[in-house]
Amino acid sequence: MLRLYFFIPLILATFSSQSQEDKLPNIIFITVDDLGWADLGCYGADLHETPNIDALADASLVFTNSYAAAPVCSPTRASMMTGKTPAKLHLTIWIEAAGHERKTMKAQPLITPPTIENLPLEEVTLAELLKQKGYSTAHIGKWHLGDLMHFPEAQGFDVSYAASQRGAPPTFFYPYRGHAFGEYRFVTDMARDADHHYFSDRQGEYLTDRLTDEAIKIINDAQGKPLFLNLNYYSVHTPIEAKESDVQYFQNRKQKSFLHQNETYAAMVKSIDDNVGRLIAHLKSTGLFNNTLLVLLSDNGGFVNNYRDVKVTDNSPLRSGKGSLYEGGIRIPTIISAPFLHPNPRQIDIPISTIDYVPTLCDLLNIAHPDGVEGESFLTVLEQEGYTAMNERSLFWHYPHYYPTTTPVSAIRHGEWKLVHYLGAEDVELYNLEDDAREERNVAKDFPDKTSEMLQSLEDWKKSVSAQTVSPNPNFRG
Ligand SMILES: [Ca+2]
Repeated sequence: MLRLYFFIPLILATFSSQSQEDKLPNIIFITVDDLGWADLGCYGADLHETPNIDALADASLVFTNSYAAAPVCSPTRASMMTGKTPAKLHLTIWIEAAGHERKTMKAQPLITPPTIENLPLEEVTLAELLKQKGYSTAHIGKWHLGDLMHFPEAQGFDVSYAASQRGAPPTFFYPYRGHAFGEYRFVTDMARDADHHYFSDRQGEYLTDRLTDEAIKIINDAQGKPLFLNLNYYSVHTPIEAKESDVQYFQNRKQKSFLHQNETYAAMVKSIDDNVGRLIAHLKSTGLFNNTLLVLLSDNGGFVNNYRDVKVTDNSPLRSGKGSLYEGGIRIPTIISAPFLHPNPRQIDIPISTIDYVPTLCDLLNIAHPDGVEGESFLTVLEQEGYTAMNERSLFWHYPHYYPTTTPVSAIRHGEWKLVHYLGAEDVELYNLEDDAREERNVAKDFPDKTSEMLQSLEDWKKSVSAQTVSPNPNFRG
């Protein structure tokens, strides 16, 4: 009898661990390039229409204080893959500018630091971590973390499709080739169609549709094995190009009172929404949706500058946009669906950052955190309501570069307070985001203790990560 007593629990334990293994959730990241704070219906868009994403949001966790770790593409993507800040990685500007910026910016008062041009292979990526648990790993679309020797295949992805060294395609229409930014550009893998046939005539095909075709194929190919799919749409980054019938629709819909006025951009957002809808429908029809952790997010704030003399988007009620460390440059829409963790939809106001995904997924899957991770796990936020301990930490940004919306700048957020420090300037700016979400009233002089405490905290952090910084330009003629 005694033997039997010990025997039964052993069998049960083995069975239980086996069935846990079988149930590992699929993990799908959908990164919409440059998607702005107010670009989705569920985040306050007026001209744009996003019924599929709005329906996803209605059934998901919707984050109202989610941040990109940088105000531009590559650094944020590096932070998602590694859990480290761009400042620590010394990858603070987009890849194309890393080697060139110092030469082209001689007319600026500050000399900007050199940054690395490739995410080092030694960095442990999310894909490499998930492979430890037996995941199939697939990357589709914009990569923007280095040259061919640093493509997704070299960073833990079994499969990569349509990756690119560059941040933007020359065009969103087939065959996705042509001159842009003074060079000949193309999106890789585009000679084949979704069924892997060569030379088919796909005239008029739109890149966002094509990437979704490939994503569905990869989901089907996984055959029930746990899948990590990193789906990075090139849209809604420039070039601002969309399907003509959709552009016409938004042209007719536009009203003078609307915040958003760019009908072509609205049509690009519609294509994203159509395709997210298609992907979700596929996950639901194949029975995978309830066991999938799906994250839909952006990599930086919306682009508020002009494309071909027309303003692209507006992040109101937040200030500024891509490139800036004001909220419009770094606060991003983020929707997380994880029905197996917490079935009830809700809004989450706790600040999270793109550095948090690596530790969160490590905790979800019982993987040890890699060395040097700076983000924090918000797994408990996904599982429980009312969890607030994460309000105690500070979030930091460091962008020692120029952009049409900014000069070199660092920032810190702690609770309701946000401090912005333009490098080289004596004064700093302090905002209370609770009273002043648009960062219009600098209260640094009213709260000198808070200001110096936060500035010190920012400086200490920069020192701790060996952040690169600017120096005065002796040749500058103001
Ligand atoms: Ca971007």
